Amino acid sequence: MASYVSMNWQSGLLSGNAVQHSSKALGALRTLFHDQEAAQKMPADLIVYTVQAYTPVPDGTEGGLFWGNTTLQPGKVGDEYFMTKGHFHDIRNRGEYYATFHGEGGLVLMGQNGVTRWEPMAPGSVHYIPGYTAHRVCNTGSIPLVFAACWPADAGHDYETVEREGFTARLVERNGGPVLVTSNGEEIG
Ligand code: PAN
Ligand code: ZN
Repeated sequence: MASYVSMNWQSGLLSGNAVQHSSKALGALRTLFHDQEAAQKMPADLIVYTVQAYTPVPDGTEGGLFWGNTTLQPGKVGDEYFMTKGHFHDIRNRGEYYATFHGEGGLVLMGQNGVTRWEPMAPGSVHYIPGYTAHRVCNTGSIPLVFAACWPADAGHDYETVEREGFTARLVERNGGPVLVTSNGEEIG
């Protein structure tokens, strides 16, 4: 019989022997942020997010599905919210679901045409990420943001394109709330 894991439907967190854990500290994420002066002043070992993953079939299995969650801490670098690295899937047409359990956030989506938009995340919100779309999550609140994800086992993660080219817009705090701004500071949503 295949292994299985348990999810707490209040918190969204997983438990069980088959759950894999990983974390990302600020030191590995610094270059993503616009305000490099502020980023350099912050501690390298500050944990920005942790990920739990349940991968019951080998990575790359066509037709397989993975399940996981991310806990993204509240915080900002300058006026830019703490965020995940963000990626396209290696197999570009692969989609994904995100669903929010706790906290408030923004799902930032960029198509291959470079158009960026965002969807607010709050407990209960379910987000369909279409293929060919880079995706990144920002914590826009003051408590940890927890969301679950389900993605194809053969999707793969292309982080390089986002590291090299970035998203065409960033989610920043203006007048106490999140606003999507382009690199020249123009508000687009
Ligand atoms: C998610 C992400 C997770 C962490 O499971 O991998 O939220 O974000 P980064 O991978 O961008 O660091 C997902 O989108 N999987 O495909
Ligand atoms: Zn993904």
